[in-house]
Amino acid sequence: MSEFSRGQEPAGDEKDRRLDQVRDDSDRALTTNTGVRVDDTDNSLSAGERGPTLMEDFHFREKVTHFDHERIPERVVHARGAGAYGYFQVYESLAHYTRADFLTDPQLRTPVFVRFSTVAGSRGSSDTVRDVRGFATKFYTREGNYDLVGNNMPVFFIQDGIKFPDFVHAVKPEPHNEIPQAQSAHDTLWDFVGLQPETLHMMMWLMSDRAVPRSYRMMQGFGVHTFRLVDERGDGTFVKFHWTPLLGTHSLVWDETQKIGGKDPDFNRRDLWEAIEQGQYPEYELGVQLIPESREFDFDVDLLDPTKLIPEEDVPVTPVGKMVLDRNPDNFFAETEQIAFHTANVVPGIDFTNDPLLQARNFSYLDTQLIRLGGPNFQQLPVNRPVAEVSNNQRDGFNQHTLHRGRTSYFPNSLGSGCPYLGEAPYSHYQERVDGATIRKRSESFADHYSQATLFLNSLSGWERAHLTSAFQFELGKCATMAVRERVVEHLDAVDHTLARAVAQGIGVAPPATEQAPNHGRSSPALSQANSRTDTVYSRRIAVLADEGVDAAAVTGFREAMAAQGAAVEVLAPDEGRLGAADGQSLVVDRALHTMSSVLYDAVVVAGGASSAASLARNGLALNYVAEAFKHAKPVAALHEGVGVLEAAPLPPLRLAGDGETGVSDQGVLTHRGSDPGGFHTAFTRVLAGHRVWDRDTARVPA
Ligand code: HDD
Repeated sequence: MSEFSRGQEPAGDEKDRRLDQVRDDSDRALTTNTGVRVDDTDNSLSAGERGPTLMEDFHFREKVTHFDHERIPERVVHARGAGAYGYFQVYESLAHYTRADFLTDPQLRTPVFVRFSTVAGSRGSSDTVRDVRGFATKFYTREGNYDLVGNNMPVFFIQDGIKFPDFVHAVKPEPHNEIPQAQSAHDTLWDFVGLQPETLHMMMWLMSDRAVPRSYRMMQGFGVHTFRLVDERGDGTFVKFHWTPLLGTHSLVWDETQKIGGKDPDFNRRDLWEAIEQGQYPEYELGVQLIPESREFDFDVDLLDPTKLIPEEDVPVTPVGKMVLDRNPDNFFAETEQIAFHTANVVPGIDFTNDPLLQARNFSYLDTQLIRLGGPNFQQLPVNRPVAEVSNNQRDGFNQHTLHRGRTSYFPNSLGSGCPYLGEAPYSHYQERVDGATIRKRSESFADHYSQATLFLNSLSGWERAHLTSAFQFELGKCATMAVRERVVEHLDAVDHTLARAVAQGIGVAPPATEQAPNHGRSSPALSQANSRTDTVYSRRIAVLADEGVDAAAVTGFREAMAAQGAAVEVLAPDEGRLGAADGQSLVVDRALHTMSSVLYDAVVVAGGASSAASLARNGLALNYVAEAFKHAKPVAALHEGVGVLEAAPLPPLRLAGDGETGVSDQGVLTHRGSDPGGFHTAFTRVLAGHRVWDRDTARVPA
């Protein structure tokens, strides 16, 4: 795994240069859309001061008409998202497998735009809901745009795209009352799940911590389908694409996500934006699972079935390149909203397979852009324009921006010198032999819906399994129809008897008495987030609680030690301004306690200083920061007198380090009452890099 590209300048690539031609800073006098200067935009033209508005007020009419037409249809799924530009660079040439230019030249930085999204919620919904996250990448390659439109989970809910409208109707808010927004916890989704067991594997992922990522910067991405790489000779290799974040794959906890939904609905969007603004660029390694065509039938699942994965233990993931997101868009609507992804946007060297879900997608994405972006010329929108030259005989349509010159718009022609002509190195479709009678039938090789759901469950650590079990209980517990709950429990029993019983117990369903089928016992450690990277605190956010009389020197030392590793400390106090410090100095308050919340930080630390600590120990808000951070398994620490605040908070009994000592308690709570701040900084860094302290007695802490 490569290191972070710290502190470098954004790439300023070919895509950026082209966008520069359409950027507008609006630093001139106000005009109408026709360029006529305007001297009053506050009062409409009327017949007398108190008279009616006049039709001839073209400025008024234009302004209001434009406003009336400002909205376009939101995406039918993945409506809420956030995006950024960056670049991708391959480590070594993959010419052995593909002729794609951007995958064969290690010197080349290919510009990209990535849009992350939730699936079910509308554009204005909250970021931290339980949902799949979209991870869509547009590579502006020299040979045309390539779109890798993936998710943060490696499998999908259904096997055939003809079921997509059914699935989406089931998961979206219910049609009679448009409730609930951006939630999977309702009857129609689980009704569908109970009747369509091919959803089960993905439902396990959806009930896991993967569905509540800490950050877009800390989640994996997957192309899901098996695609095909094609080399110069036209030979194919099956491929599955993986994005792995350099920061590790980390999640929030359920209670936390619900609270963030109210405190900061833009939590993930803001996190992405701020990280890029601060130069802490999100980075992901691209990995591939390569499967020779000769091995197509060597697996116990069908490579064409998108509800299945190929365990990394069977086919390793080879890291092949890195993507860095280093530039925020200038305008959300123009870029993040108008970007149009399409699975059929491929370049020479990349091709499809017969995965029936992928085949359907290859129809759906172009179709949806036509209604969403109002016609066939959406590829001319600045964010969608390839850096490769575009030249064809497609003409006219709404919002045509190009001035095609000459008299010919047909092929072949002689009057236009035969242009555009058929050039060299074109896209050539992989020559797959297809031989079969027309039929509406699912292949038998797609029939097993349970084994990989069990594989996923078996691969989880204890805490992940506990989270998954309570997620099932929460979601099914929100379903009003008992038969819906029962049907799902029956299917879960085919996944794992213990899981089915545990879920049933929590939701008032009779636990299944006898085991339907024994658990096969196989697992794939790579599927567990417990095995993700936990050796960096880069870009983490730490709240330090303080009040008048704070030990400012210790806070400054702590801040500097964390900053040296790329983590940010913010001082929170009852009021903004400056705090008088114990040593006569002062400390700037970054945020008032009441404008923030522990759920917006990765860790909470109580500063030292006798009067500061005494005051915070009487402050319900401060005590809540401590208790909530503990409840959410976050690193919690206190310096010197600050330990008193931990003692006043509603925490279970802790064996804290004694007077004059520095250490980590049995439940991962750090106290520093010694004389070696360096030792404390090291211990704190280790705990923070671990993301959360799962081995904690949180049950009795109020939520
Ligand atoms: Fe899809 C959007 C990912 C199956 C039809 N999809 C969309 C986006 C992502 C995915 C990330 C948002 C792109 C953006 O940011 O603009 N979709 C997936 C994955 C799938 C999948 C990983 C399965 C492996 N999708 C899928 C199917 C269909 C669609 C089977 C239809 C048959 N998806 C669409 C769409 C959307 C879309 C309706 C809505 C907005 C858009 O395309 O541009 O066409």
